[in-house]
Amino acid sequence: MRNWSSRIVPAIPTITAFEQSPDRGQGLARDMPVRWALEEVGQPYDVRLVSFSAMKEATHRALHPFGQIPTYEEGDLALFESGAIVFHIAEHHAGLLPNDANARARAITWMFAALSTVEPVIVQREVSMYLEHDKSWHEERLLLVEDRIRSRLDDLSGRLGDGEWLDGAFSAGDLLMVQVLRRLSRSGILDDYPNLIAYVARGEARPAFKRAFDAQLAVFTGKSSSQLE
Ligand code: GTB
Repeated sequence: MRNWSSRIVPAIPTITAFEQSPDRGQGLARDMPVRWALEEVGQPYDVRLVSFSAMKEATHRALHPFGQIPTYEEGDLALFESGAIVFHIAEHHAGLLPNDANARARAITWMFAALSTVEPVIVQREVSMYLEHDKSWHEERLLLVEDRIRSRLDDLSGRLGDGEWLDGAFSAGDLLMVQVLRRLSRSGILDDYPNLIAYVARGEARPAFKRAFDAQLAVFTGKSSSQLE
């Protein structure tokens, strides 16, 4: 029989998030999918807020070679890359990946699709909007980038059809895809895709999403989740 002192107490993971986020807590920074995944599986976590200057210092770079957020520390393990962190959480807890091997592989495929096929074109639009708006070719480039986004959304919308989630039950693939599509919320581009709007709304309606959203918003409003409507 083990005595009390030899019991293994699971480490509470610590993630990093922006001390000051450009979106003022609208859940667009990449600590959001990590928080959401942790909430989905019921894993408590701590958050360490970092400033833009602290992110570039050696202490943070030891955790994140590119000097960014989010990072994830759990006992001896330190991870960076939101997709890898969500995958780690999904691998170690029930609820975000199916048990059936093939269904699990398909859900992981959707995780990659979200981050490597859909998100890059959306990020290109943000680069165009925020970093290239003063260039003579800005308008032309923006149209091209938005065409590329629509091409991805046409295909995604066609595949989702009237399904609730991308492949059976909600998975880490949906979590990442919804989070990626949320980056278009204010663009108006999703308006042409009612099924994708409904898909994002279903993701945002999940209690775990709401808890994660409220927790990161509270960083900026100073209110605890229980004080938020
Ligand atoms: N591929 C990495 C991952 O998925 O973890 C990308 C990480 C990343 O881009 N981190 C950003 C960062 O640390 C924050 S999330 N940037 C600081 C730097 O590079 O110096 C990107 C982000 C930030 C803010 C908004 N927003 O306010 O709308 C949206 C997305």
